[in-house]
Amino acid sequence: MNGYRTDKTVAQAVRAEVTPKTKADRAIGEWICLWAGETERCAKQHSMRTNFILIFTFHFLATLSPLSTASDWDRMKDIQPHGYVCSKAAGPIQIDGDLRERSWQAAPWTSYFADIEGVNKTKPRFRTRAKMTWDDQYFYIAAELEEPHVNATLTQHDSVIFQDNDFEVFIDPNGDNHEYYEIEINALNTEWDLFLKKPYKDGGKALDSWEIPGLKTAVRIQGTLNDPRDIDKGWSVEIAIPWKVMAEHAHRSTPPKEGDQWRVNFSRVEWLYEISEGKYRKVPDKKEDNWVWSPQGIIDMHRPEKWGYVQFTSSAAGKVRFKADPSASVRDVLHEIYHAQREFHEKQKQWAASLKILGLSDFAKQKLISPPAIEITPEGFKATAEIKLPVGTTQRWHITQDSHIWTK
Ligand SMILES: [Ca+2]
Ligand SMILES: [Ca+2]
Ligand SMILES: [Ca+2]
Ligand SMILES: [Ca+2]
Repeated sequence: MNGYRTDKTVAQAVRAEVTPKTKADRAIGEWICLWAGETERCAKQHSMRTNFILIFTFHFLATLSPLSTASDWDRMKDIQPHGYVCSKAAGPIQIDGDLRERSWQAAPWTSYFADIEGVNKTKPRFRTRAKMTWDDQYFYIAAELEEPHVNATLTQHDSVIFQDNDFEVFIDPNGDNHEYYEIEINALNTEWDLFLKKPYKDGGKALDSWEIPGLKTAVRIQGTLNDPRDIDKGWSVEIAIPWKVMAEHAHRSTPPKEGDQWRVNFSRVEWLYEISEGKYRKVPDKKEDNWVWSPQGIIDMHRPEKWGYVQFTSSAAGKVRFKADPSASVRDVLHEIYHAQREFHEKQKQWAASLKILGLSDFAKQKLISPPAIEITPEGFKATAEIKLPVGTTQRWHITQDSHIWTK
């Protein structure tokens, strides 16, 4: 995928706003994508949202910028990201799709995946769970996907894999919402590895040409592939990602140090299929399901702030407890300001210079040292908040208009 958009704003608008609900919508959507110089990316409809028909006018196309509103945050804010303690491997791991080696036996499963919007949504039709471990060379991920009809079609590396049923990995090593990695894989073991400098909603582009040299992946099918005559048990995935490659944009030590936490999430895209003339065919006009390890609150994986926390340890599995992120509440405050700013900017075409203008004031329960401050910058804004950590030290956090969040 080299065809980056000729009209950045339009393509971002399409990407951020459109959920084609019908075949006709999808056809129009594809046309816009082609017109905007962006083809495959627009297929990434599981990172898109809101109503297509209402917003499809040329006026809209000419003026729209990506939305990321306070109502998104309303649905995201109460979601508590899951935590997982990732212990060092107990022995060698062979990437063959078979998860019976000692290291995998020792590693705990994650909870079963839930709907991307949260546990209150419909329970996934099929179960999915994952495991993680690591050694000096690799970060290992395994997954088990219950699936009565294992099927896959894409064989070309860096295809838009979620057009098939897939398993997806998202990794933001330093949790700053920017510079993160994504891997998608189907039951044919075809991989799509990509890098995003920032989320799509903030103007980020997928860098498909980014590669993970030395990436090892394997799948194992418990049943038959692309043969609908039987009922399959499912498929498993085994992945080894070299730390050497993770190091490129990690801004953290690789392999991680004892206790380091990285933001990670897993997603499974599942389409509805029907059987026609002995072959699987996607049921027309049906949206895919997105089942995830740590729910996002909204249908968009590209919100790293809601990914799970993976805490690395050299200790054996079960020896170390997960430590909740002491800065979670200050990060939430800043994300709330970010969303309120985006909504304000959408309406007023300028950034608010104070919390009062944004209608935000009540941050008392987050135990901040003082009310958050907003500074208008040439690029947009920077909001700052300071929190006292349980150990007694203070930590100052910042977020900017593109959702970049960091502490010094
Ligand atoms: Ca294995
Ligand atoms: Ca990052
Ligand atoms: Ca790639
Ligand atoms: Ca089968």
